[in-house]
Amino acid sequence: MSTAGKAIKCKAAVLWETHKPFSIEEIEVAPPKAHEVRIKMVATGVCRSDDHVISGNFVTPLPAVLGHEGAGIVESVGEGVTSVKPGDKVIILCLPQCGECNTCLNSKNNICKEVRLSGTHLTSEGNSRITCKGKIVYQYITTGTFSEYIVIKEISVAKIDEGALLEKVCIIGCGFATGFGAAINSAKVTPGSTCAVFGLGGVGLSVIIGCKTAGAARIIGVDTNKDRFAKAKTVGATECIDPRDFEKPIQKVLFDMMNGGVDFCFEVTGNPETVETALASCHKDHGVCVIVGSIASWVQINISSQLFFSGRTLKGSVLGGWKTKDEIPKLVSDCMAKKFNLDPLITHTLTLDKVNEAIQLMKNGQCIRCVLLP
Ligand code: COD
Ligand code: ZN
Ligand code: ZN
Repeated sequence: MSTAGKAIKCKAAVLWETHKPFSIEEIEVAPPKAHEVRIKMVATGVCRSDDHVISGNFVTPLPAVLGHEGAGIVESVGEGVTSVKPGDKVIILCLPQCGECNTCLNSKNNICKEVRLSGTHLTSEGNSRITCKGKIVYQYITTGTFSEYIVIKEISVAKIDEGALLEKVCIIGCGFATGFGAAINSAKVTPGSTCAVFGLGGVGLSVIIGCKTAGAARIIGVDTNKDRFAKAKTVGATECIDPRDFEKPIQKVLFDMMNGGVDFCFEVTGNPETVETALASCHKDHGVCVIVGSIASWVQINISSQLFFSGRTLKGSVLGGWKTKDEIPKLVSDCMAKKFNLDPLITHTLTLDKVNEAIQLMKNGQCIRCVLLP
């Protein structure tokens, strides 16, 4: 029996309060309104940003369904939807692309005016299409993929190749695109260059894959957790170092190793202190440092003014600079064409009801990317 036009009762992981575990709840997902799409979620990665909400580092209205790195199948569409239809395989875009704002009309930009990175509001009334026990449950950054079904705007979803393995390509929706694009689009890593990547989690490893794809000659992984070194080398790091193994500061080590610093450096630990270290590791004349990790909004970053008495560049990057609706499906096709391999990044696959276990694995540094199956 078709579910189109009717509310769907299903399960989702709901966060009622910060510092508390998720509870698996029965929720009701309303039918999509005009320019909205209802999706049966098939797979969703767990990202550090989800944990930042639990710990209170990212402030967002609760209760909410978290999760923003997902893939699924279109169940039904609202009036006026033209880019997807029921049955299509799709990827969720945590950064929408409306196609009409100043950003979308500029070929170089990607932070569309519809982005709600610090909010949850899906609709103009400021709520979501999900309720639980009669109460509105918000959808984190307008997505909320830790659910069996969700409704999102058409600008936040893109059709992907029908042969794509959703339990694999879902991580392209945030973590992979963020890291890979930081190297390709934000830093614009050049062939034969030298790169250093601070932080070898799923996003840092994706940066390494980007540096390798761009033809970097040396890629140095930097992490205080040596357990991450083997995987970093598998995906393309030419060497890995632990700052604690040196007497001199790591920026001095890299500066000396690379004759004046690395060409490209990436901060992917999420620590405010590492930003200055990464910038100082860059070549004094032309080095480019990209901040990939997001840091709580109230944190100030201290950087010595001396570091800018040089030709260095420090820049930000959001979701790897991709124009999501146009370019994320191409990344999915590139993955299927084996231009890069996501397998080393996905260390755990669990059912959605194990979401708290997945968060714990991430907090303990025991997983790279954990994929949940709703
Ligand atoms: N020096 C060296 N390594 C360090 C240091 C340090 N001072 N501190 C931590 N590390 C290492 C840890 O040992 C760990 O191996 C690594 O850094 C971090 O890895 P994970 O497993 O925590 O993480 P990732 O790669 O999944 O996420 C890290 C980010 C910093 C990218 C993440 O916290 C983040 O900020 N994500 C949001 C980025 C974004 O813009 N996303 C788009 C929307 S969500
Ligand atoms: Zn994310
Ligand atoms: Zn836009």
